[in-house]
Amino acid sequence: MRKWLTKWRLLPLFAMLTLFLAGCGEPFLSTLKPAGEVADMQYDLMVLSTLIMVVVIAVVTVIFIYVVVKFRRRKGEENNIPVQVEGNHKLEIIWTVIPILLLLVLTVPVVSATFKLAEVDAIEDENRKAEDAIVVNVRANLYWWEFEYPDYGVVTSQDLIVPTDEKVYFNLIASDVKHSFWIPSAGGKMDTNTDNVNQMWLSFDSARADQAGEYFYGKCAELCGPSHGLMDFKVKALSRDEFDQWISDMEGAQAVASTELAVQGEQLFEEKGCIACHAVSPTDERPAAARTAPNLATFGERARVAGILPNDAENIRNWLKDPETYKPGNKMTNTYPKLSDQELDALTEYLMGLKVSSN
Ligand code: HEC
Ligand SMILES: [Cu+2]
Repeated sequence: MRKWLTKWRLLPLFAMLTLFLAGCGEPFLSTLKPAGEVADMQYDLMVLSTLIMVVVIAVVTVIFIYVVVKFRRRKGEENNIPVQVEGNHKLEIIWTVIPILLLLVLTVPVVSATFKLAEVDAIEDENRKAEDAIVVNVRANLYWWEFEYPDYGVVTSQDLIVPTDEKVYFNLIASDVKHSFWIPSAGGKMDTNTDNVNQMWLSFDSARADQAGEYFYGKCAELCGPSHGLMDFKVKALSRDEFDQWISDMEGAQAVASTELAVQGEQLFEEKGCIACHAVSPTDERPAAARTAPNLATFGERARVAGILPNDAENIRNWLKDPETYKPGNKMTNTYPKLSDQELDALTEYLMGLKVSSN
């Protein structure tokens, strides 16, 4: 009895842990709040397969309990052997056909969704720009994201800007190790590989984008290094008009330092070698391999520093002083000389002023 107790002592602990862990996760990172056509399709498949599984479990459990109760050994009937049904044709056929039917019910919608999700012909279409199909080249890097709009020669980082209520097509690659592109509420996920381009599409429903708040949240979903869990990005879904406006703002953007301190920061940005990695123009024409750090043209408009810290002067200073503390293993640590307080102020002022939006 004692031994039995010790063995099961951990059970309540695990039960508690299950409860506790079930509370983990952020509501805005949930696939259970779909916000677009792809997410809807994937959500429906999840519900369908869960339903089928629950029905199977329920039916099997009921039969099991019934059989255990009905055919249990009773006092005085120890030698009564019930009718044996082994090899019974009818039963064998029933429990072979039912699973086949269930699998068919699952297969048809899964296969049809798989083909729908793979419809990316628009990417190869030569007239895609004229037809207003938006293509984004996503490049995943340790531990930041780059989004290039090849039809407009525009590059941005960390914040993905998309139009609502239409298909947005993605070319996915990685520049160093394998990552995975995932916007839980919009759908996905798909690996970004170093040696081939994966393609997918998503759509963002305008009504539900408004409900979600300012941003959708995106994540890297493939363990890629010590800061993998911090490899976040944001998705801003704009109406088509606002999106077109944003593109034209980006096309004409020119970084201007407006205060004296910012001008100083701009100089430091060159002197300290930041410019060797970071572009500050959204029409960065360097080849991808030369773009070794996030494009900072829209940095002043981003919600976060390095994808994770709220974007304010204090956090920018902290990040520049010691990026390693915030993102272990990142590729900026120790690549530039130590900065004095005054230099940090100037650089922060300059960085906060990097904006392109006209509205
Ligand atoms: C060797 C290349 C390199 C140099 C030099 C460099 N950085 Fe970075 N920087 C990076 C990389 C890579 C990241 C992305 C880090 C991450 O998120 O993992 C980054 C991130 C940043 C970010 C956050 C960007 C964002 O979009 O949130 C800022 C701001 C920044 N760097 C400013 C600077 C400044 C200012 C300097 C010069 C003092 C500098 N960097 C020098 C590579 C570099
Ligand atoms: Cu990762």
